[in-house]
Order: sequence, then C-alpha cells, then structure tokens
Amino acid sequence: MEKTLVILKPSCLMRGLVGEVTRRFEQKGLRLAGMKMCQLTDEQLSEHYGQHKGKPFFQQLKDAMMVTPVIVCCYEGVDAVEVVRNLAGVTNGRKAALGTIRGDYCMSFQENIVHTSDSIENAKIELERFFNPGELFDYKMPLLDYLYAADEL
Ligand code: FUP
Repeated sequence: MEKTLVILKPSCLMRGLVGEVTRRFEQKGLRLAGMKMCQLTDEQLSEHYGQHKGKPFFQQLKDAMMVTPVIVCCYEGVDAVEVVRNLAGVTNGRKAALGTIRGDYCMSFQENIVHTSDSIENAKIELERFFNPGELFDYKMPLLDYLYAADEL
C-alpha cells in the first residue's frame, strides 16, 4: 500500500493543532506507520526544499521550519499521497477550500500547518530522508475490511 510523509510544521505545534490535524488523518482511515518529533537542520531543509533554492523566500522558509521541533508522520493507505494532499488543501491557506486542514486553520502560504509529499516518487525520497530504518512499522489494522472493498486492497 502507498505511504506518504506529513510534517506537522512549527505553526501546527505552536497553534495547538497537533491533535486536530492528526485526528483528521486518523478518522479518514489512514494507517499511522511512523511518527516522531525532531529538530530539523538547515542541511536537511536545503535538501527537502531543494526546488526552491535561490528563491527570495528560501532562507525564510527554512528558518520558519526550525523555530520549534516538528513532528514527522508516515501515513499509509490506498492512494495515500493524493488522499493526504486533498485533506491538506492547496498550499496557500487563504485559498484552500473550507473543510481542508489549511482551509480551516490557516491564513498563510508558508505558515500552512503541514507539509505533505506531492508525488509517490517524492514520498519515497522524503520518507527515507526523515525516517531511519526501523522507525516505520507494519501492523495490521483490524478494521481494514471495513475501510476498503476486497478489490481495492
Ligand atoms: P507544498 O508542496 O504544498 O508544500 O508547496 P510548495 O512546494 O510549493 O511550497 C513549499 C513551501 O514553501 C510552502 F510552505 C509554501 C512556501 N512557499 C512560499 O512561501 N512562497 C512561494 O512563493 C512558494 C512556496
């Protein structure tokens, strides 16, 4: 099954939204495969946000991700990358649809509560970047047969 990375950003922790945000992923039916709090480094963030290198907001973006620790999460499910992106909403919180995490909880492009992987390929790269071997867990969800039809699994 597909796995994806979610980072609960400093804005999520500082605004007391960790429970609310993780509740949404949990209630949707995604399986939590890994979760840890960590202090990101400039080096990790330069790699993670490599596509924005050289842009005027690059350093500000990295600094904002180091203001507090973050919580990195791995969620798993059928089409998990797309499902999680849809739950998060579009990047700019001011434009995100109501009912999405960003649409409901933020007013910012950068301080937008969560990072979510944008493709299956990037999810694999990002999970390897932020989780060490042995930090992702396989366990059976007892309710799997009620979350999916037999031919979806
Ligand atoms: P996403 O895939 O939703 O994380 O969005 P992006 O990769 O486009 O952006 C990564 C982070 O950079 C987000 F927090 C938004 C921020 N950003 C800006 O602050 N200004 C920009 O012009 C583009 C992105």
